[in-house]
This record gives sequence, structure tokens and C-alpha cells, in this order.
Amino acid sequence: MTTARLIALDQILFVLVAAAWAATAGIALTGLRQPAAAGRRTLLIAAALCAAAIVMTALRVAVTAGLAGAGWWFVAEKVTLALPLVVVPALVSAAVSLPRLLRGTATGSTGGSTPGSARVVAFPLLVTAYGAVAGIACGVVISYPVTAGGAAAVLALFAAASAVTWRLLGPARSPRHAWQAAGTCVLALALALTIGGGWPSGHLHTGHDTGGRGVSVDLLRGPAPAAAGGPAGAGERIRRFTLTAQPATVRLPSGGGAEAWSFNGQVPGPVLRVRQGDLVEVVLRNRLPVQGGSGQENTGQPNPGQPNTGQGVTIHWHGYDVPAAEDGVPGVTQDAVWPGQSHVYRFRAEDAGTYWYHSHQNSSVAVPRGLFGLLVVDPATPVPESEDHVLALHTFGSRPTLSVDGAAPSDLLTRLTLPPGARTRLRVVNTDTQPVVLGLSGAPYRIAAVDGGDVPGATDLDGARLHLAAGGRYDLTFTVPSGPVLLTAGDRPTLLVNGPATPPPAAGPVVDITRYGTPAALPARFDRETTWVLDKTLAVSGGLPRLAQTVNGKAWPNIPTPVVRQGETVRIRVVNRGTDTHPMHPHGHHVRILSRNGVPATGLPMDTFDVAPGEVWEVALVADNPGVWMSHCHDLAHAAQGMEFHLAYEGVSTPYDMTNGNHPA
Ligand SMILES: [Cu+2]
Repeated sequence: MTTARLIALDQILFVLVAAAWAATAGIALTGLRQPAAAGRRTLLIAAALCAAAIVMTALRVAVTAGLAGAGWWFVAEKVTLALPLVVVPALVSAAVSLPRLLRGTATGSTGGSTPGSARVVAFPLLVTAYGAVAGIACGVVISYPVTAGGAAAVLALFAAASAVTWRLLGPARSPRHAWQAAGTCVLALALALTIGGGWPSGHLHTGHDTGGRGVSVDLLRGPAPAAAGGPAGAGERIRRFTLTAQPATVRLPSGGGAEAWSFNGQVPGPVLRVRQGDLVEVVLRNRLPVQGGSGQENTGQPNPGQPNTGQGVTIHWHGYDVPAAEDGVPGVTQDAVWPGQSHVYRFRAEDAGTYWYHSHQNSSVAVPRGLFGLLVVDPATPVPESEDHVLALHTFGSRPTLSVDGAAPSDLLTRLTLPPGARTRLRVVNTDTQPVVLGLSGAPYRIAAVDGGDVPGATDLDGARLHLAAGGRYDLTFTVPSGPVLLTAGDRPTLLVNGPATPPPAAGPVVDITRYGTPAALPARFDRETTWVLDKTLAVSGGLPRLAQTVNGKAWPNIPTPVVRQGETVRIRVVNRGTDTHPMHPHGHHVRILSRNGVPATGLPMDTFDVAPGEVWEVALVADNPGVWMSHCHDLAHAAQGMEFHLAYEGVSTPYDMTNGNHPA
């Protein structure tokens, strides 16, 4: 059974085990208080439930043993807390309560009608139920790693509930004693949380670990052109673009539509196509309404009186490893650009490939709403393909669409006519927050590039399908056959080359992208190691304890910042112990994939890699781009729910923080 299935089964068993023990205890207590004839029947049900609960508890132990095979991260809190809390009282219940219940099915009594007999039979059953419920709390509150505060809180509640129950089942039942015990319970919890520091305090200064020391990230800029006094060389090509954030309406061919935020009135924004070596200069202007709604017109004038109202905008160059100050993350590399304001980005386009850009202010709202576009850096020596098209997949509301070469998006089948025999490159960009399975049928094809980087030794694929992470890119190359070619995204026929006939959609196996291409030489030693355990647990997010997407049990902004030194090679282990897929996206760097679930990878460089439930990825990051970098899940809703943090270089600090309305997710 896969680790993901074991995780899902474990979560179901958690609830079933708790319910079974609670029901056993409740029904046993009822049976003990009934007259003999009725009591016999009820105790029989209780005995049967008790046996079932024992079996399910044993099953939970077996599932945990299976999960342990995938790594300690998946079972730490189960082995140290959750299982002992249920298994030990379950053994006592099996030895003490079950024989008495069975005796009661014959006599209608468990060995005496005194209150003491109820205590002997029911107490172990109730405590087992508390242990099972505490086990659920362990998974939700603690996750990985096990913290002293979390463990103390769970143990205190368990012990207090058991003490109260012992008192209530005993002969000297008095409401006063019950209240005292309940008070003890609350005090114990408060004490545990205080001692263990159960909830971390909200800490909103994002550069806290490097703040105020070293070089400001603001100084790590792209080159200024010669005209601006920069050291640009003679004959340098400068490509200037202006991207104006403004409202727009998206109309879909099927008849639907959406109010959008756009760059230059078009969604996607313009395709920025430059040549390797160009100096790229992009002026971002924000002309969105001053207030969030559409009622108030933006005059386009600077708005110093109330600079932080309306929708702020930045531009993040997704996958293009720009100098840190050009990375476009509000609160880390700049302040958000507010309506009426502008900002200039500059970087030299040294790395050929397929990239995209999007706003990083309130990105979980802004990107789905349209503030994105595509960036292509053509190599200095042209690619061998004569046909070269860039494809953006994006979902508006619930409608998946395709935009070809920056044209208006279509939620119907898009048709493209290409000359037979032409070598063709389709640059597919997933601008959504969910992964997509692609299929190309009608011609053998190759994945020529992944996340902008060429794949060495790319081999022909025929009918195979591809899993493309949220934010990820594949360049697919093929020679146009005499017949039609079909691209599917999800189950949807998306692009038809040379119809009208439609080939059957690709239905082959999904390619393991971590094993595609020729194996690269990978680093053998590492200067530093770090582990990110991803989960969905109770953590402080937005100042309140809530279910959050967490890294090592903590949510933004409380996730400690990994700090690296320039030149180091860092091994990062990413473990997903939750039930959601997380497309992890460290800014400013491509990481080389070392292994997935212990299986060695070919080492492709990627900037967004999909860690599915139960998976363990090992990646290598070479610290060659100093800065303070955002690192987050590119399911942008997950980032907004806490799964974002920083990666900082020693000696680099940021003057920006979460004041001024900055809000990256
Ligand atoms: Cu995620």
C-alpha cells in the first residue's frame, strides 16, 4: 500500500477507533444500570463493540508500523504519544473490562451491583476512548516535530479527563468534586501551554533573522543600462516594456466571462519575448481602482495621501532567477506598488527558456484573477524548431482555458494550423494553483525543457501523459505529422493541430519527470541539510490558532528562516505527511532533484516541484544568488494558509516587512 493510502487509512482509523471505544464505554454504562434481562442484551452489544475496538486498535498499530517504513516524520507523534495513549488502556480494557462484560451477558451483571463494579468495567473503556481522542489531537495539534508544549497539553487534558471520570464513577459522587476536577483540567491545560510555549507569538517582521545586519537586499539589483549610468557594454540590446495593472473583462467563447485584473488590459498579460543577453527593463504601473471595488476611478496620479488602499501589485519573475531586489515579493524585496504608483524592474536575460510573471501581492487572489503573463527568453543561437508557440493554461472561476501566444483565452478547443514536417515547440505553462495532467497524441514528442532548462538526453514519448505542477513549465517538441495532433489538459481536449479529425487522447502512463533524461552529475557532499515537513495542522496563522498549511508544525510568519552561506550546497528534504499536494517553489534558485521516495532522480533542475501526499523528495540547492528569498507552496491558497517562509543568505537583510500593507500570499 502506498504511503498516501496509509495516511488516509490512518486518518479514518483514528476516528473509527475513538468512536468504537466511546460507544463501548457508553453502552456498557447503560447496560450496567439496566435490569438484568435488558442489561444482558446491552452488555452483549458492548462486548461485541469492545472486541471490534480492540481489532481496530491493533489495525492502527499495523498501519503506523507501515507508515514508519516511509520515515520517522510520518509517525513521530504516533509512536511517542498517540499510540501509547490508546494501546495501554486498550490492553487494560481487554484484560479487565471485556471478561466482565462477557460475564454480564450471561448474568445481566458484571459481578456485583455496587457502583464500584461500574468503575472497574467502564473506567478502562472511557480512558481508552480519551486516549483515542487524544490521538486525534496529537495529529492535529502536534504533527512533526513533537513539541514539549503540544505533548504536555495533550497529556494534561488526557490525565485531567481521566481523573474527573474516576471521581464521577466512584462512590462519593459530588458535584463539588466534579467541578474541582474540571477546574484542575483547565489549569493543567493552561500550565502546559504556558510552559511548553504551545502557541508561538505572532512575529510579523519577516526579516527577523537577518534584520538590520549586513547588506540590504535592496542593493542586490539588476544592471542599470548605460544611459542610466550603468556599466552596460557597447551594442547592448535593451528591451523596455511597460506593464500597467488595470481592470479588464475576460469574455470566454462559451459565453461565460469574468471581471479580471490585467496587465495592459489583456489576460494573460503581454508575452514578453526577449533574446538571451538582452537587458530587460520593465516599468510596472498600477492603475487599478484606489478602492477595492470598481466604484472609484483611478486618475493615474500618485496618491501620497492614502498610498496603501486598493489592490497593490508587484511582478515576480516565476522561474527566472533574477537578482534579489528584482524578485517582486512585497515585504521581502520591495513594498507593494499601490494604485497610482510605479516600479522599475531590471535584469539581464542570461538563461534561455520558458518562464512566466505574476503579481505577488495577495497572490492567491491576484493571480487567479488575471495578473500574470508569459516570459520567453530565446537562446542566442535559435532553437531548431521553426514553429514555436507559448501556451498558458489558466482557470477562470471553474472554467479551464488556453491562451496561445498571448491571445485571448478560450475555454473551447483551440485550433492551430502548422505545416506538416515542421519541427515544433509548444511551451506549456501551468498558471493555475493545481497540477494538470497533459497528454499529446498523434505524434511522438519529447519534453525538451522543464521549468526553462533544457533536458539532456530527452527521449521520444508516444502516448505518454505528463504531470505538470502548478507554476511549472514543459517545452514539448515534435515534428508535425501528416495527420492531426491533440493536446489534452486534464480530461479536456485543449489544442488541435491540423484538424478536423481528432486523434484519441493520450492514455498512456504518466511520465516520472524525476527519472526523465540523462542522469546528471549530482553533488556528493553537502555543506548544510534541512528538512521541511509539510502538513495541515493547528497553528497560529493571521494571529489566531487555526487549521493551517504548515512547515515543521508552524505557519507563516512563524516558520523559522533557513539561513545559508553563499557558495554552499544545501540538501533539502521535503516530506509531505498531509493529504494535499504541495508544489514547492523556492524563489531565486532552481533546485536539482536528487531523489523521490528514495529512488534516485536524473537531477533535472526545477523551480516548482510537486510533492504529493506521502512523498519524500530530496533536492540540492546551490546558494549562488544572494538575497532574502520567498519560499512557498504554489498552491497559492496553501501559501495564504501559512505555507510560506524565507530562505536567507548570511549577511543579507531586508528593510521591508509586513507593514505598509505588504501581503505576499
Ligand atoms: Cu500546498
